[in-house]
Amino acid sequence: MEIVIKKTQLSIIQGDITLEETDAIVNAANTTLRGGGGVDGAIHRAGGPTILEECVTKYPQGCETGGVRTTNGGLLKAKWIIHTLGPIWHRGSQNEPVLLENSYRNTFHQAERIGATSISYPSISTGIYGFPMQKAAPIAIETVLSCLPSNSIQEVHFVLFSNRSERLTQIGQLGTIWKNHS
Ligand code: AR6
Repeated sequence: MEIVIKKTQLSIIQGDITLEETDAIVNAANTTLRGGGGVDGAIHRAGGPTILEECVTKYPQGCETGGVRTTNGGLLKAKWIIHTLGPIWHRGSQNEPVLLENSYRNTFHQAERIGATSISYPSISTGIYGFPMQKAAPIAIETVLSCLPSNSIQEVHFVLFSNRSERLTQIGQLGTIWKNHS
C-alpha cells in the first residue's frame, strides 16, 4: 500500500527492516543503546559490530525516551541507523502517546539533518514495550504526516513485521488516515 502526500511517498511494507534499502532505518532501541531483543537485536545482528562500537564510543549515556542517536549502518544497505527510545506502555498513564510522537518526529527531523532522502520505520514500542498497535498506528502516520512537506525526505516506509491480524489492523488504520489526507 502506498500513497504520495506533499511529494513524499509513504508505503506500508511487510517484512524485515534489516533488508530495507532506504538511506536511514530507525531502530526501536533501549535506554542503554547496547542492543537488545526484537528489532534492535535484528539490526545489530544483521548490521554487525560497528553499530554497537559507535553506540559505545559516541553515546556512553545512552538515550532518553523520545531522543535520537545516529550511527553507521554497518553491513546493512542503509547508510545510517537512527536509534530512538520509544515509551514503555503503562496503560496510557505516563504521557506515552506524546512520547511516541516525539520518537517519530525527532527521528524524521534527524534524517533530514543528516541528508537522508528515504527512511524506514519499524512499529516503535509495539513489541516488548507493549504499546497497543491500534493506538500506535495512527500516531505513527499522523506524526510523519505532520512533518511534511520535507525538503529532503522523498520516501517513508512503515515496515511491519508482526502477525497477520496486527498487520491488518495497522494497515486498516493507516488506510483510513491516509484517505482523510488525500
Ligand atoms: N523488522 C521489522 N520489524 C520488526 C523486526 C524486524 N526485523 N523485528 C521485530 N519487529 P520491539 P519495542 C517489530 O520489541 O516495543 C528491544 O529489546 C515487532 O514485531 O522490537 O520498541 C530494545 O532493546 C514490533 O511490532 O521494540 C528495547 O529493550 C516492533 O518491531 C525494547 O525491545 C517493535 O518491537 C524496545 O521495545
